[in-house]
Amino acid sequence: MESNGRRAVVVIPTYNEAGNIERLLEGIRAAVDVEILVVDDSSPDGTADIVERFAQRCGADITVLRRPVKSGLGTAYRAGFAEVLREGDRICVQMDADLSHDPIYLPALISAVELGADASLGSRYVPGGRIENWPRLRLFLSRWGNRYAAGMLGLAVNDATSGFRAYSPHLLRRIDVGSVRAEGYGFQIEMTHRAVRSGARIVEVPITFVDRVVGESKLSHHIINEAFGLVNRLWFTDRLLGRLRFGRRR
Ligand SMILES: Nc1nc2c(ncn2[C@@H]2O[C@H](COP(=O)(O)OP(=O)(O)O)[C@@H](O)[C@H]2O)c(=O)[nH]1
Ligand SMILES: [Mg+2]
Repeated sequence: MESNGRRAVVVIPTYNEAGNIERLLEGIRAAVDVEILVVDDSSPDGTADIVERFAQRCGADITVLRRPVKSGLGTAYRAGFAEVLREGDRICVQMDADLSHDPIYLPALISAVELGADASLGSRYVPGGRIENWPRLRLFLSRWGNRYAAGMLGLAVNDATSGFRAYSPHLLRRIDVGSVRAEGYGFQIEMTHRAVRSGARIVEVPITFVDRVVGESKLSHHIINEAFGLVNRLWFTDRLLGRLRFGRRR
């Protein structure tokens, strides 16, 4: 991947998104002039090949980072961001490939960072934000999971698990994204936690989130447990660090 002066790179992790990826790439190209980096974990359905054929056909600035085995969302983002930052300072956008994240919001997310935010979150839980056709249980888990994480960790954002975001390169370097360990929703929460702790200015852009129609969600009990355990662990270390600092001051 070569830095070409474009203002932002959209990083998209994929695993078996053959039925969605072309429409997504078309949507992104129609919405904004960006470079695209797809991080694919050798999807058996040939997602990576579809992306490369699309890039050739359209002469688009799209790169595929192929990884040998399915290794999780968090590692995919870490690898993608590292690749982008190696080439210089550009805004890093993250979004899902399953058409839940509408590219029409990309200009607003990117502009927010260009105008001085350290991060912008595509948020379902601010006025103007919405979720379409999620089952009740999933709505409940997401809404209360967000409240729990924000309340426990003092995050002051409404959608800490959103996977549709833009980051300034300076923030990604400052929070040492390579050392984030969490995978699924935990990855988004840990990134938000580090950003807030580092004093980041975070903007929330209302989005309408649409549940995937094609393909399968990779959400599992394991991912939910991971996120829950992470929030509790971060809460504990926040308390511990707060105490140590307090102790030192006296
Ligand atoms: N590279 C890679 N991408 C993944 C992996 N797991 C999920 N994804 C992608 O991450 C995005 C979000 O996953 P999804 O299953 O839609 O999660 P959900 O939105 O929480 O149901 C999609 O673009 C997936 O294809 C993985 O292990 N590796
Ligand atoms: Mg999804």
